[in-house]
Amino acid sequence: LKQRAVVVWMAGLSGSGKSTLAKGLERELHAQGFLTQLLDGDNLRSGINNNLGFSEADRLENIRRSAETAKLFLNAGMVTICSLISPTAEIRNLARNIIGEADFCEVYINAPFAVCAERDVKGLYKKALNGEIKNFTGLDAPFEAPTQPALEIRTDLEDYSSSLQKLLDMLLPRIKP
Ligand code: GGZ
Repeated sequence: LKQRAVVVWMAGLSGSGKSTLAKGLERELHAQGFLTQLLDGDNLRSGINNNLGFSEADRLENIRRSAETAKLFLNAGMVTICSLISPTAEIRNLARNIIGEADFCEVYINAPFAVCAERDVKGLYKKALNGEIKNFTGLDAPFEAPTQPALEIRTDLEDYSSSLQKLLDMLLPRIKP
């Protein structure tokens, strides 16, 4: 085999930089000849998860389906990159248990709420702060920071290229045959 499969599970607030880093990581891994699959929460919510909202129960189901999907790609030998808020320890434990501890690599994409709200790439924070969106993560829905991630990236303190390099430094030894 030309690679060892793993699931890279990126957790973090909306606007913390998960999708950007996930796409960058996938591009770099492709360039190095690895086969990858990217599963992004926002995209999955327009397909297999399109009947789910942001209640605790729906988020749990969102993660369950996403992790089961990731496991299929893992078993097919792909380096599988998942970027979902995954806001609670319970939710991340569910994903870890579905995928299996040995193949689950948790990465915390950390930027403080205030920084994400300031970036507000999609205007969601403004709406949430105006009360137009309910159950918004970090505001009126919980976000429990991962306590023992394999890697933590502070996107408010590090630039994009050094964050990407940290991901590669952690991952390449795990996926090289
Ligand atoms: C959090 C929300 C919400 C609420 C819509 N709370 O940054 P985005 O916009 O593009 O991606 C976020 C996405 C979160 O979906 P996930 O599947 O990753 O969440 S979870 O793991 O908690 O199930 C955000 C957008 O949906 N969004 N409403 N209320 N994020």
